[in-house]
Amino acid sequence: MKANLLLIDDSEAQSTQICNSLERLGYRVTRASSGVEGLRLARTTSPDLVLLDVVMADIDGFAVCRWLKMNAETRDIPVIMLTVRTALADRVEGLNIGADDYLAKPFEDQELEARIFAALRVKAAHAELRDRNQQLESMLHHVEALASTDALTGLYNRRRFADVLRREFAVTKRYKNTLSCLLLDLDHFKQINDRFGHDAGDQVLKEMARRITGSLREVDLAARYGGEEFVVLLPHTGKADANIVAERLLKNVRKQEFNFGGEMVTVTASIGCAGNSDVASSNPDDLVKAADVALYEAKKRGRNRVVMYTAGADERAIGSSNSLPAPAMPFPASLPAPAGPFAVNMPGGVRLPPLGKPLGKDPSDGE
Ligand code: GH3
Ligand code: MG
Ligand code: MG
Repeated sequence: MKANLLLIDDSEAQSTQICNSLERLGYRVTRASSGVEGLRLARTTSPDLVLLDVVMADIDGFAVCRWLKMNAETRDIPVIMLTVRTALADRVEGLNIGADDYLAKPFEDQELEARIFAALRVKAAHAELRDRNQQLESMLHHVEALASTDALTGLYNRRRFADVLRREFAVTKRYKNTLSCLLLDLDHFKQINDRFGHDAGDQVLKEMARRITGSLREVDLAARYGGEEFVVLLPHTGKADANIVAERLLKNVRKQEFNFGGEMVTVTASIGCAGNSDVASSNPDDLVKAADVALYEAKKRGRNRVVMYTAGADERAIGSSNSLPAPAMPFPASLPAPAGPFAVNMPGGVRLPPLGKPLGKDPSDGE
């Protein structure tokens, strides 16, 4: 199928003659008998190419061409100017205002066809280039998203977190706002892998990521910090409020048991919390370090709790906002589970040790 052309020419006789030539060549032609009608039809019929007479009674072809090239809807339609005016200055003006080619009347069908073909070829090349650019751009977005996302949980990864932390920390300093950071580490997670397999462990991580994001506001940022460790940044949040968020997070993380092929297990977490008031330096990493000190303390004090960072916490014991007595071990499930258990798909052939058997020793418990 040949292209759709719009022929704008106010001379009935010439227009009919050119139209006949074009139709002989197999093109479909829409005709406009004035500049104004041409502009309207260019917008409404989206032709593949415009053939434009220069000398017209209402608006001349140069002005029509300028309008076509200024309008985003019609900008990419190639324009071939047709005129008896063949002075060099006219040809130059036509090309300067954006016409793609110039054809002096009278012309042979062969030349008309060659010029139309050349203009359409350039248009197709432009369109292809634009498509390629769009493809490249979307690939770039995709790669950027991949580079900042954790593949397993879909949360931001540590690299992306570092960028956001740097920015939020600077903004907080500049506007004297508050900013808090939570570092959350699943308790005895290695035992889940050991007992139920790595895939089951992965499913727990995914579900935990979901529970964490489900406990936060839109402005908060959760990221997978590494392994079974998650980090949460709470902008405009002082430590007292961060403590409340952390307790809610902990409650949500452990509230629903996991059903590993019939065995119910509650997975708990330890959370360390620090605020920008804890950090004297201008190094954003120190905020995470402070949260890490508090997390270490939470582990030391028996896990399954929130500990707030306090100055000097790395040298002496720090107070904990422990919300529940920590079970000696998280297995078997010892906490109430209000929601139904979260079923974990178990690969066939996993052999569970007999119930009641200790699941492993934790070195940091000092037992
Ligand atoms: P603690 O309470 O002291 O934090 O004990 P833990 O067992 O949770 O911590 P530990 O550092 O001893 O073990 C972490 C485990 O997390 C070991 C590692 O194999 C596992 N892990 C890290 N990344 C992944 C992952 O992507 N998938 C799975 N399934 N396991 C992971
Ligand atoms: Mg852990
Ligand atoms: Mg860990």
